[in-house]
Amino acid sequence: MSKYAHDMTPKEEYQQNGFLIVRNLLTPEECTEMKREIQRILQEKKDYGGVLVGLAATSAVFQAAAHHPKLLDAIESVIGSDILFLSDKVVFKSSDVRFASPWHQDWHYWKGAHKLSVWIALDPTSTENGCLKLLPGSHKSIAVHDGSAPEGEGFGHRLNPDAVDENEAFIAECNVGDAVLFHDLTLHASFPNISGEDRIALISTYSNAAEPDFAYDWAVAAMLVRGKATDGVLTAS
Ligand SMILES: O=C(O)CCC(=O)C(=O)O
Repeated sequence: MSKYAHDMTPKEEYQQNGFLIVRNLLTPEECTEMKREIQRILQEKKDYGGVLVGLAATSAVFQAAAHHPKLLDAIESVIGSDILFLSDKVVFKSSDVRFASPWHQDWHYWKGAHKLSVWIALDPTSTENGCLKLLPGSHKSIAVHDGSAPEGEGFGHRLNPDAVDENEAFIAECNVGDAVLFHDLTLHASFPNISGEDRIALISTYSNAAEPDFAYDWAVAAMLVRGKATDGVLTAS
């Protein structure tokens, strides 16, 4: 049985579960515009392997998405009003690229101060087409990667599949525009896409600009999107 805690304030839910579901964060029209922009970008990239990183660095549509007021309001409700955008990516599963994402924590990619990612369904998602699943409360510790997990598409730092009790997972089926905000230590994974239809999700990562952190040189689109930055962290660009 999942330990998913709900019927609390957004901040309490995020603190208890390590994630927060926000329904209808974006409108279907906004999602359609982003999907159109992704198709344009994909025409120039043949071998993206299902994951496209760094859209806001070159696309005005995704720069605007990084500043979206409703998105920033949702983030503010859990980490406060000083917000730094770090990077974004699209995870695109189609009838050709069907991979399930393995159980992992994002912190192993970033280290440093804790980050929050906003996963937004640009297509409706279900267990048939690769929706997200998350382990409530798993953000309270760092999972040990034993090095014997099988390699596969999409994501490194993966856990062995039997390291997680799937019965405890919260299955995050979403409508278009729904969002899942999650802590960088929250264990999460996704189902394979066996539907034959596209499943596109936008995942943008933010942090609390008041907390000192590394300067990630590769995160070229990093920018302060709300509030102020403390000395020693990245400043607005
Ligand atoms: O969208 C997915 O299938 C998985 C995304 C994910 O695990 C991640 O962004 O860390």
